[in-house]
Amino acid sequence: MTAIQVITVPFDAGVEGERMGAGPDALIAAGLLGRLGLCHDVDAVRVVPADRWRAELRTTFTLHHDVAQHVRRALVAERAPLVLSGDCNMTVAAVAGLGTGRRTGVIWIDAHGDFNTPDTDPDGYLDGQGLSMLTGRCWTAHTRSLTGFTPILDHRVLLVAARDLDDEESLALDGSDIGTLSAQECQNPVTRGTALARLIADVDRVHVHFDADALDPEIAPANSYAASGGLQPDEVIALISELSALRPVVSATIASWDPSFDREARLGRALTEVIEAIALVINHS
Ligand SMILES: [Mn+2]
Repeated sequence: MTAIQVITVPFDAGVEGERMGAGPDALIAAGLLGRLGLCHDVDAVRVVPADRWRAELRTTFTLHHDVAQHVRRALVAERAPLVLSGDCNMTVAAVAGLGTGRRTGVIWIDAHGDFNTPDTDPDGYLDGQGLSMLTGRCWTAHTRSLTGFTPILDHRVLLVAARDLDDEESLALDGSDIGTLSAQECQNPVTRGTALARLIADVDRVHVHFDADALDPEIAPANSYAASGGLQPDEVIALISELSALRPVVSATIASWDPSFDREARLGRALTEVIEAIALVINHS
């Protein structure tokens, strides 16, 4: 029986409980902890910054420090950290919490690249910059201050199912050493296997990043940024299970589900299936 530490971070761009910030609490309200509790020893903590003043950058960066600390505590308690977040960039905090003792790889499953920087993003949307931050391309004064964080090397990242990228973002991705696997390629065992082999070649352990909008919006849109195409839950589950046979999956972030786009909770149920599958392979060691 795996011991799991669920860490909920109910924020979207510094705002608590709105849009995708409503996702973590909605997953819990729909019974996620009970379902995980059938197979695992589950503990849960809900992270809110001590400072009541809210501002996108300040609040988000404060949450990074807090979440990294919760991840470290989970590992000391021999619990595998499972972060449920409104924002994708909370993966920066999860990876900081893992620390630098071993080589960490990240599989980033997302409809978007999250690969803008402040200098390529005309809309000023911090959460479109999470993968750039993770790989050391922006907000480095903040990430240097984040205990345990070191940028993830490009070749230790695999971006899966990304299909809605800005022009400059796309150019930056082409110029990087980040591996990519489209939703279509993910259905092909050969291309899937090649991409996973490249990801794990130089890593000891893997963090799974899953943005709900990686799923096909025909199930139901995950959020206001949903893009057509995408993965079915069983494809995600097969991918993660294959990955876990190659390297230990030590932690995960599940992000960006806005329940208001999903009135019948169809996407929420699909997401719960994915989370249950991740919990089954996750391993704190
Ligand atoms: Mn994302």
